Amino acid sequence: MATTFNEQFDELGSWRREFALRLKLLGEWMKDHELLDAAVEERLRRLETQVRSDKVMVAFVAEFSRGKSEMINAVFFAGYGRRIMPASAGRTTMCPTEMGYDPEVPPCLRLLPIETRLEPQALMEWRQAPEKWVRIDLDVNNPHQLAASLEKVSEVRKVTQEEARALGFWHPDNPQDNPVLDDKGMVEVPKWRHALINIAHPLLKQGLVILDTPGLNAIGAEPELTVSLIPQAQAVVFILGADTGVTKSDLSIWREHLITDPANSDARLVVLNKIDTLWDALSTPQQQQQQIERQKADTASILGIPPSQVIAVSAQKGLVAKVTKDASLLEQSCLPVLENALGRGIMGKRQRILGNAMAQGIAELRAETGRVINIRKRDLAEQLIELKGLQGKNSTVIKHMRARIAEEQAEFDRGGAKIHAVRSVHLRLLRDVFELLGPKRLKAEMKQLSEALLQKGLKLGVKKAYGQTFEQLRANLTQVQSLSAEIFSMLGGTFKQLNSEYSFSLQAPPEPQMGRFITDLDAIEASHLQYLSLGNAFKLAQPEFADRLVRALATRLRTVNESALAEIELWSKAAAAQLDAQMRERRKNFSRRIEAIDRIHQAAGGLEERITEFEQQEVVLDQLELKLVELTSYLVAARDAGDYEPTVDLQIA
Ligand SMILES: Nc1nc2c(ncn2[C@@H]2O[C@H](COP(=O)(O)OP(=O)(O)OP(=O)(O)O)[C@@H](O)[C@H]2O)c(=O)[nH]1
Ligand SMILES: [Mg+2]
Repeated sequence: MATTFNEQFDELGSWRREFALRLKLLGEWMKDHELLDAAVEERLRRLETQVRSDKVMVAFVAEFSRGKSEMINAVFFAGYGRRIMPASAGRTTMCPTEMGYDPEVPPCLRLLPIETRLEPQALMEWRQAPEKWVRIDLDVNNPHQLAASLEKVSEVRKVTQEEARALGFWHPDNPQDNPVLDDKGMVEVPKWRHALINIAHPLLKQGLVILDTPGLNAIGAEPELTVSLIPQAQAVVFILGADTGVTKSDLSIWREHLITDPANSDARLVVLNKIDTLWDALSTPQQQQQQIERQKADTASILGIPPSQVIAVSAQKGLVAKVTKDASLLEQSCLPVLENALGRGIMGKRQRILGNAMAQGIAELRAETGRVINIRKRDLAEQLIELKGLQGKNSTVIKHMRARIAEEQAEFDRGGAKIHAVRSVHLRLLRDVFELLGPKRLKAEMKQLSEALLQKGLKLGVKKAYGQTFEQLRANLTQVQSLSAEIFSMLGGTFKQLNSEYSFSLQAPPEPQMGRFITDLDAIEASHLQYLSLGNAFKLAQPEFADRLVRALATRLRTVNESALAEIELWSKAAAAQLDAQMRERRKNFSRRIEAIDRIHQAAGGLEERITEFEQQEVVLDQLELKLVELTSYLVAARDAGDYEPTVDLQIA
């Protein structure tokens, strides 16, 4: 039974690796038996990529100095034997810092200069341009060098008030939140906009991404962080200090980042840190415990959550305990309780989502492949009857039979035109779908929203402007849904016709459901409105700000549209591939029959041999069918997967 987060993450990793391996073996086996058509291959490839590259992001969010970076050090990096992420009194982490692993990139720290905020691109777009980031190579075997390089995330620089305004750190309309000026009238701002750390830490290698955020003072935070990066994290850890209690600014951060999606409350953890500040030599352990419980209860009631959802720890003592291998201090720090909650909550959920996607994908693939095997079996059975009918017949009858098959074949080839017509209707409808969810349409919607938000005195109209845009986006998805339904019924009709005409066994796969994407849109809209309602709407008066916000929105919406399109594409590919596969099997069938008859004709007495040969092939097909079930059953059983259970037998006959 795994207890720490690290162990649970490791287990998820082995589970995923085993899945990827099984998918690969299944693909190879299918290829060897000519069962791998284009759609099946694509489905397998997507599942494999999903299972291999699946990322889990854990974001740490809190007011400055609550111990975010220290907690990251304690939970993830204690193995280095020292503090890796800078953690110190006062404001330390100045820019959002993401830690992950990309094997294509050497171990390094990449920093995006703050001045990029003056340019229109969203953060997501900057990620595509690694050459614009400042890169510092990291020596992962040297914890000292590693920690020294990471100090960069605390760097600041001084700018004029005007520059600060342009960068989004100074708002003339909201003087009480502005930073203090130094004696020369300059403002201190972060030097970097975002930091990416790439290291081959075992957890990061398995797809964990950690997001450390700077204490978010109301003014300087990047809107994209609030409306895009944090909402997309699989888990958010919100930290409070036992020494400070819940302050007003803690509460505003809680409102801005953590209560946007009540349906997803198990994906957030509330941590009361620094409980060691309550350990004092003059009170008994019982008194201390009581005090901690009281603090937990107070915290819970202010945040409006059950006290059981607040975890009290000491990150710093936890780190010290791990580094000095002090088991009793570790227990006292309660860090293992937090790790366990992180592990259970995130890993369990992740595994379920992945397992269900896998099970569904493989079940469909199994059905499609099973159909192809069945066609082969049926064709073979018919041929056997045909051949057996030739027993004892003279060569005229045989010649006659050959002519009949050749005629059938020619007729089948003539039918190709009809199939072509089906294809072109299918493609035309798909074009409409692509147009509705394509980049051009989205760009136009975003332009309208930008303009609406920029209109002066619109403060009250913000909700309406968003409402209209999202209404339109939802309408697009609804229309895509009905177009898909139209494609489905058209395919169903023609497939039925083709089935009766050519005795195919085509079955149109059901169209994908757009509901999930509409729910995504709702969540995105809610996070934007929540963000703007919390006293951020006045910033919209600044065109740069409105522009940045809309750009961040656009990148997020693009991914929603792209995933919807990808599903539709795969679906229609699967339908087309089914038709292709059956046509191909039929053509092969014709040539096999003709070839059999020619051979019989040439060598008298070859008939019995052919019959035996065909009978053997029937046995082979039965085995193929069994093997397919065997190779897929483990993958299909992943639905609602519980704990990881190692299995044996990865061998393929
Ligand atoms: N006593 C005590 N101090 C802690 C604990 N956790 C963190 N600290 C200290 O609190 C200070 C701030 O910790 P950081 O990890 O830098 O806090 P942060 O939330 O990352 O702050 P910013 O980066 O400024 O946003 C550091 O001096 C830590 O050593 C704890 O559990 N107990
Ligand atoms: Mg920090």
